[in-house]
Amino acid sequence: MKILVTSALACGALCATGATLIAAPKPAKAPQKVLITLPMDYKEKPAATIKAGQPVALTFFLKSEAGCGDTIVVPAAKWKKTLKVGEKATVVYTPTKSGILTFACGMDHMKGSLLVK
Ligand SMILES: [Cu+2]
Repeated sequence: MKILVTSALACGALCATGATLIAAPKPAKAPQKVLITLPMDYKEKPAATIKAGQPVALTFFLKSEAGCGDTIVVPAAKWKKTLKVGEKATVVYTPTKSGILTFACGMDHMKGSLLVK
């Protein structure tokens, strides 16, 4: 019985916003997840393929020191982060069109990419 009472109380606040909950827009599509471990082999081949029009949660993990590659830049998302060894950072970005989404080291000389389809 006590649980029921607690539930009712919890519902009190929630039910009051019932109309808002019903009217709320659909939740955004779950982001696509891509993990890039640094230092990486910066090659011309895209590290992953993602879909356009759907957010991507792009996580960079600095496994060991990568020199200037400790800093990562995702120009399209206007995002830049310097990682410490063992640290992760995620940028969520929605590519709007197909093509290549690039990222680079802080000096922009080591470049990686994702293929957007
Ligand atoms: Cu560099």
